[in-house]
Amino acid sequence: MAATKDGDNRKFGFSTRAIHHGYDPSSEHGALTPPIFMTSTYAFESAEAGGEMFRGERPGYVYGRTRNPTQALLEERIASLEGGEAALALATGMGAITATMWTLLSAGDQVVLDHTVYGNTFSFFTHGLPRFGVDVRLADLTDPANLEAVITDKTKVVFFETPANPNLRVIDIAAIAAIARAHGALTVVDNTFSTPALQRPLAHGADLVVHSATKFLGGHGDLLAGLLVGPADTVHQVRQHGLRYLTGATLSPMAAFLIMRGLKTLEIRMARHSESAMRIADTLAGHRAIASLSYPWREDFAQRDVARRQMSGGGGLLAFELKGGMTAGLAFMNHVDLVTRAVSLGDSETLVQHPASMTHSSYSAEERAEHGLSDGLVRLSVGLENVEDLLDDIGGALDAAT
Ligand code: 4LM
Repeated sequence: MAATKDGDNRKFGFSTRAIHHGYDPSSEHGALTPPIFMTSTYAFESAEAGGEMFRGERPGYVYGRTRNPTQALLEERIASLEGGEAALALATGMGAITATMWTLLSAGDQVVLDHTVYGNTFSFFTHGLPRFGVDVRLADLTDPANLEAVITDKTKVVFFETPANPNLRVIDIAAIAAIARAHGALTVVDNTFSTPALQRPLAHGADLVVHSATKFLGGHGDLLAGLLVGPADTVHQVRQHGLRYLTGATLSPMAAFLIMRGLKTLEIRMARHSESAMRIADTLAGHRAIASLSYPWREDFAQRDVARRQMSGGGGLLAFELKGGMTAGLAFMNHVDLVTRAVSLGDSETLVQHPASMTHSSYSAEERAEHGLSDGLVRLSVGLENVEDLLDDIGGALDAAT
């Protein structure tokens, strides 16, 4: 299949675009795999040409902190997969979130943040931004009425994850985006848990999507990266301000290449993650030691209807609590063998972690209690191993821990 550089590749399906979009081998000596441009700077044809490029009057590459051809291909591909106009690659997910917010916000602005997000995202919004005069309000956005109660005409951004880290709460993107728009605020969705293979927030009315590409997009636990997708003018602003001098959080060309390698299998990986997670969720839910379990594709999931409306699969994450609470949860973690005790998610390897003492330890004990983050919660990122092997390991650990 000939994938043209500038053709309308969106007529192709998701995996076809994930593999081909934006690259024509004939432009690179016929190389099937796009080259990695390991360069920090670029030669100017003349002194005048360099000046014109700096002034934005002539296209081309100037310096590697803001643009690189390997990143540019990744950016084109992720924009296509999310259904956005443009994208920006950054060094980490936190780099993507912070570069975007430093660009969009000024002292005196307000932000509404859903109350359960990744621990360092929570720290950035609740400890970082307020030091610079931004007023951050927390709300449980699973009920859109809670947004109505806190949003004002000073609100510039409404930010949330769906499904949310660590307890998989699902938020109605269309309902929240409609309220935000009516108040002139931008809706920014962290789509790390679903990826565009299962959910495309822009199609539901969100303005911007951010990712930790460290997770499912890279997919192999061998890199850190972040991405932003949205309208070309906003993405340009974040490149020119948030990336260039507010954070300098540039992604290496090597990592950009590895993410593109990961993207080729994203759709089939997400299907396998979802299928295995559903099997494990169903098995765990029936186990005598389990007190509660959260997986968006199960019938008993609280926001099941919203999940089915905006997602096309449940994804690889599930969270549960044992009847024995935190002691039993930690014992479970110490009895797994095939499953690896580690933070992060979205890798081929199944990972288990304890949010209260790990990814969400940046919430204080009081904040965790206030925001419904139970100390007994265990989070599982279901990998790509054979599910029978995972079920054996998890079942054995449950029996040993209870
Ligand atoms: C974790 N998460 O949960 P970088 N957005 C979401 C995330 O889960 C994360 C980030 C952004 C975990 C890391 C240890 C929904 C991270 C931040 O780690 O900066 O690429 O992404 O286990």
